[in-house]
Amino acid sequence: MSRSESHVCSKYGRSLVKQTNKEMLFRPLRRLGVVFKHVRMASPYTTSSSVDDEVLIQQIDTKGIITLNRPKALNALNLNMIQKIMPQMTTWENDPHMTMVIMKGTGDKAFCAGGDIVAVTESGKLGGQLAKDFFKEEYILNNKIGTYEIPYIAFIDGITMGGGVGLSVHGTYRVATERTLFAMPETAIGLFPDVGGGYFLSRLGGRLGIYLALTGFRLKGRDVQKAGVATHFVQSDKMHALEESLLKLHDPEPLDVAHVLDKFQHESTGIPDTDFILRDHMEEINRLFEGETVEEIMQNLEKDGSPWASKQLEILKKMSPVSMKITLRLLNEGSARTLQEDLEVEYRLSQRCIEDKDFYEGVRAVLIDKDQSPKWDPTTVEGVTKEHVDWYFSPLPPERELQL
Ligand code: QUE
Repeated sequence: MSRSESHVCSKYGRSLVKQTNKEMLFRPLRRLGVVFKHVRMASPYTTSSSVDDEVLIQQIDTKGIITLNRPKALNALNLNMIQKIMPQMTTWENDPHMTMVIMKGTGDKAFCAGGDIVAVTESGKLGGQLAKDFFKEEYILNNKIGTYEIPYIAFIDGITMGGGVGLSVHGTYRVATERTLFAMPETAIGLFPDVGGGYFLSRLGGRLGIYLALTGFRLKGRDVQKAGVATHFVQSDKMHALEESLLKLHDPEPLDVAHVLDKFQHESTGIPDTDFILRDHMEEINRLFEGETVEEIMQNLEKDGSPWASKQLEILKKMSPVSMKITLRLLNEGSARTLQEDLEVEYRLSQRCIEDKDFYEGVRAVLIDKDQSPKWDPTTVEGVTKEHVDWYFSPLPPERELQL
């Protein structure tokens, strides 16, 4: 990127929120102001991107903004995007002037619906490099976010699943809106809740993380904060103003960032506050999802026999038995691991998923053919041997391991 390039593709010009007539009238003026602002700021601190880039990178004085820009693919993360984000994050972290980084997505549907898993399985089938590199580089980025030295704020306004969770949950702040839809649904595609799922899910209250991981249950809106996934809740029609307030801060300290987020949360009274959706089931979740094995959990649900427990059992019966077993072990062990240790284990699991069968079958059934009828192998949890699970967790050849 040339130092003299200035960018005029500004987030102000293309508002994501519906604008009033009055706002529309002032739009050209505002846009012109933004153009001048950026021309003025054409400096080593200004980065340019073109509107059709899959990731937009902007710098506005001491603040970095990363925008996932594949709205038609629900901003799903691919290797190109990771390879654009990672070096920029490192450059900003090493720049002592930088005060924050904001991560967001374009469109009103999704923050990031996951990884570009179809491309990964297509590569994996042919023994390709992408399946090896994608997970490795994704997890390295997750760790970068988890250890970032300046405030990192993810605007998780919309669908936030799998890979999108990895781009947000390890950062300093995650701002949910009423449009946020959070899930770790990987047991449905023969994968496992990766991107640090073993770390953060095992740290949610009681057995909530195990429940979310095994069933893929979707949390919406304020519940994403109540579960401990988001740090803040701001109504979506205030997100643009929140961003402007953060960008207006002059040389902010981390606490100034927190104050702005707290203020916007406090003012988000337009969306009613209700009880946590799982409140009435937390006692059952903690009791029935307790267990060293998936068999125990399924027996607990069967014995309980309540309508809710029976429904959960039906959901688990649809998931990949191998995925459920490696997921439960990952989370049970994950509470004693650092994020780095967890990601290193997850990388082994990701590579074994590529060598095994269920991941391909799950992606075929859910994302390619969309028949929603995966044929798992083995078909039941009883059929998954301890040796099979141990193989997933066993070390890779030393030169292939993820080292953080
Ligand atoms: C379960 C999953 C994923 C999923 C759907 C599931 C997943 C994932 C995607 C996804 C969504 C939109 C895209 C894309 C991938 O969907 O992990 O490329 O454009 O990445 O039920 O685990």
